[in-house]
Amino acid sequence: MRLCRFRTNDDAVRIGLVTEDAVLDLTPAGVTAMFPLLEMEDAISKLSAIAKQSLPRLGVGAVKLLAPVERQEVWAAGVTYLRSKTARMEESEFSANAYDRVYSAERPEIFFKSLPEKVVATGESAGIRRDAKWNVPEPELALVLNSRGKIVGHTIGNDMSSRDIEGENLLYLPQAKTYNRSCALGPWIVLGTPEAKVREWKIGIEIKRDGKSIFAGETSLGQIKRGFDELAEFLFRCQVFPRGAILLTGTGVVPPDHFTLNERDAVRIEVSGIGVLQNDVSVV
Ligand code: DO4
Ligand code: MG
Repeated sequence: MRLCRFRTNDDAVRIGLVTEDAVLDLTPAGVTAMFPLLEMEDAISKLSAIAKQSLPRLGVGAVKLLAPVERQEVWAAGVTYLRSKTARMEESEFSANAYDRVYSAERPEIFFKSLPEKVVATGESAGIRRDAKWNVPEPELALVLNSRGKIVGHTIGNDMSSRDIEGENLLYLPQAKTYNRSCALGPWIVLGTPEAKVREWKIGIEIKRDGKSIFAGETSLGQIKRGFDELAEFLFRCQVFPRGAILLTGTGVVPPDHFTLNERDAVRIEVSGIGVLQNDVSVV
């Protein structure tokens, strides 16, 4: 079951259910926010009952999808795939030991990524820093957690990163990771898929420049080294998230070291069980 946020022509924010060919506007059923649904134990059966009602149907292409995040902080885990560890050890002699250790340490790397109001949606531009020379997208599965730390859904994330800033000194990580338009989420949340099933999904990325493909790669979400509940437990340890949280789970597809994004590149991330997150790139 796919839950989205969208904006109507008269600028109202609505919650919708995405079907094969339409978005069902849930407003007449009294659903005006995602939060109460994400908090429910039985959101899927409630939504299945609502979907049987007669609801306004809009074409998926006709609505402006918003990022599927309301008031949740967005956090991110790192070095959760072997590919990420290797790429980062190559990126920086200075930090190689830290990446090597965190990959197999009991405690995962988790960092703050974005306030919800700064997240960009599919179709909006994602940012690269004007003071960085080596910028990359990071295609990631995002866990949608309710206020009790339970994984209630999944969406797609792009953890835009400045590798030269991160590689210069690990203490610069917040600047490499958190700046205007550095986090994209979307296109919607897929509710209620068990981890074993999600691990069968593929995550792929394609980057186009002037309409031509310049990088493509794919991996299986089964390659994530840590359990999803393990990541969620560390995030919620000693910290409360009364509005829930979004947790990106790390990247397993890394472009070659000579690659950097340019303004106007088009980044397309697809997760087989979710859909497509598409963002053009702009300098911030
Ligand atoms: O430590 C650097 C960040 C790691 C990261 O963002 C990732 O592995 O996806
Ligand atoms: Mg990342």
